[in-house]
Amino acid sequence: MTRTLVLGGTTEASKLARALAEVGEEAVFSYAGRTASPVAQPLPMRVGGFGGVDGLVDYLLEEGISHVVDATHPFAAQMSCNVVAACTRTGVPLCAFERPAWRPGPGDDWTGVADIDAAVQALPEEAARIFLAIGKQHIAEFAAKPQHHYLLRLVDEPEAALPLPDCSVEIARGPFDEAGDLALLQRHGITHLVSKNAGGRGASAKLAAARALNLPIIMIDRPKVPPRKIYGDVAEVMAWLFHTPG
Ligand code: 3Y8
Ligand code: NAP
Repeated sequence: MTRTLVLGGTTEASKLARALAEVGEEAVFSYAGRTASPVAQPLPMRVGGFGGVDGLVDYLLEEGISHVVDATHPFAAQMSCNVVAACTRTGVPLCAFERPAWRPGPGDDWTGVADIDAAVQALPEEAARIFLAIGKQHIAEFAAKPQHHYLLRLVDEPEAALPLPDCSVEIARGPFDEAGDLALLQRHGITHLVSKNAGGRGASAKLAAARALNLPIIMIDRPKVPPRKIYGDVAEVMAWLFHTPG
């Protein structure tokens, strides 16, 4: 009898939740609680942090979790590190469900950078119009280059004043489509994009829109996380669940 914890917050996690619900597998879907009203899932949901590795260990033991699937976003590195530690301590089997990184296509003008600070450094000196498609957690770093106009796309209305003197905000929840992102870039006269290498389809529309307009992209590489078994599609994860004694 399995009881799976799905660490969610991505398109892949939502696909896996549907597959688990369809076969009637016992599972719990977990959100960090980053947004005001996360999309509902066809599984029992829990929202909020576990309280670090110790809190996650307690949760796994108290809830009788037999398997964990880390389907968090590639940039949710802290969660991924914590779950490797917690599953090592408890012996609960763990796999990651992750989409491959994006690669530049012919004609793409990408500048690859290691992290957010390197992305700020990679911006031009002369004033430009930047689509900062990285959410809300790292906006303040871009105040180091106040000369630009920034377009921000956020899931929720910002609660406080934004730390950038010249910016406009779009409130939208992905997944996004190319026509919508093309219109967005044109409407705001965007000259550069900053993106995380999220992979997957939920956020890739902006890459296609930038390609259509020959816009340069500053692409932030994924943070390092400890090695663990990684699958790339729902079928592989389901097979792992049914063939791994929990
Ligand atoms: C709370 C769950 C699904 C999940 C959809 C995917 C696709 C749409 C594209 C752009 C990039 C960004 C951001 C983005 C995308 C999917 C996926 C993805 C990027 C939700 C969700 C939660 C979050 C958290 C949120 C972050 C923010 C990042 C916006 C739900 C909608 C920029 C990442 O306001 C905040 O605090 C938002 C925080 C973490 C990055 C950041 O640092 O600000 N995602 N996104 C999850 C939780 O609580 O555990 O609320 O419904 C999920 C999705 N966001 O079911 O189809 O699979 O990646 N999310 C990035 O990729 O750069 C938008 O604008 O082009
Ligand atoms: P993070 O920095 O790796 O995690 C910070 C803390 O948030 C974790 O230590 C944990 O708190 C809690 N947490 C993260 N994911 C959780 C989950 N699924 N369930 C319960 N607690 C969780 O994470 P993040 O980058 O802020 O991302 C938060 C969530 O948004 C993730 O679920 C991720 O999949 C989703 N998301 C993130 C991005 C992104 O760009 N980062 C993009 C799309 C979706 P405790 O230590 O207290 O347990």
